[in-house]
Amino acid sequence: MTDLDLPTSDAVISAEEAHVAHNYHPLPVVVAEGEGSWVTDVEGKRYLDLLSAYSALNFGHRHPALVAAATEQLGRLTLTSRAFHNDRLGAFAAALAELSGKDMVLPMNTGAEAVETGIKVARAWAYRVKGVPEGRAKILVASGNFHGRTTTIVGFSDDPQARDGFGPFAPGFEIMPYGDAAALTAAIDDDTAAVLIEPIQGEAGVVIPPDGYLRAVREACTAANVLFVADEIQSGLGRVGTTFACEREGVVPDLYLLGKALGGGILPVSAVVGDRDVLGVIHPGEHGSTFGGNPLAAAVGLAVVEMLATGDLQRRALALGDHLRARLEPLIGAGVTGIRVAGLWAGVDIDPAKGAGREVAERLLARGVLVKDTHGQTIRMAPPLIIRATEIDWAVEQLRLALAD
Ligand code: IF1
Repeated sequence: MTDLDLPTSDAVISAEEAHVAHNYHPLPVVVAEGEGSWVTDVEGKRYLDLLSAYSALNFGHRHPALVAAATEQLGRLTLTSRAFHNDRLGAFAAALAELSGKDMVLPMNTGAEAVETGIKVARAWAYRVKGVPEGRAKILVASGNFHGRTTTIVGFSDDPQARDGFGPFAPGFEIMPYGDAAALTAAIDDDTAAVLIEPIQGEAGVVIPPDGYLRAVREACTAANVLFVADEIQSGLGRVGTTFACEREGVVPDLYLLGKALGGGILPVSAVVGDRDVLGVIHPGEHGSTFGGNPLAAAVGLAVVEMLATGDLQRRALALGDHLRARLEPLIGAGVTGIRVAGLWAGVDIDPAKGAGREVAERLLARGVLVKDTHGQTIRMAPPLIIRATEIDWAVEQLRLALAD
């Protein structure tokens, strides 16, 4: 094809619309290349990526150390299934357990699979360790939760858009108000197996619970012999300026659910991480996955853990998060009605007088910044943790201008 034949965004979009199910409403941009915090569309226009694939790109696009780990493993072995051992999984699991301060890792692929695995582990633990009568295990979840898209998971969502039309749903889940420790304590009973929450809620719009809530969850679970299961699939692995968001309150859950950035933005890698006295309840043949723990995923996952082991990236995210907050604060009252910032993760509520979140996202797109709106008036900012302070300054200036448009 000559340059004149190169596909334009419109041509690519119409081909996609003809053959791809319409389960998303993407912004009108066709990304063709990515490097660091920037992507380039099919027409050569560059954009600063402030979504990071919903925090799966914490290390930016094609981080050299991660691409090197993947490339090296691609030249050796990619998949065996767990019917056999492979020479990468043990090292990955040991390093991830060390990073998490836990004993064991159950490797899966997507975040939803880690959540489903966490639910099965919590139920099995309730029956085999706690002594809850078979079939009676209950799991407490939070209002405003988002844990994935399987029918079990959407069954305990309180977002009609996520659940309507997909029933019937699995029983054994109870929704409690997020951030309300008294409601949590009141909801726990002898059949409660676990509390499953996001330490900071992502899809809800970066909703940070009141200080002390996570400590109260930890104390209530310990007192009642209930597992505290933290979904750190989006909030974990450096996003909020610590390895895990639970660390912000000095809290250690019984199970970490991890995903997204664990795969370095290269391939799906997820895991349930806990101690032997919990994860040990799963016996051979009781749970599994064709790709879970594959050598390519383990090689990339190990490189990700090694990048987080020093804590440098977490400290950088904390400092740059303060910078981001300082840059966003002056917009409050000037088109922004509120901001919530935790590390390099921000929910920015747009004044309806300036338009809906989607409209502002489209104006930012025209200015070379990629963000995603959520729940109408909020836009989410989750840059790669390798972003520069000057790029943050430029991005917030584009937001100020987009709001003035
Ligand atoms: C979509 C956002 C939504 C998650 C938490 C588990 C999962 C996710 C805390 C499941 C996934 C993704 C899914 C994607 C959009 C995005 C998302 F919050 F990140 F913005 F939807 F709420 N726990 N979140 O955030 O992980 O199975 O996707 O690997 O479904 O539209 P997954």
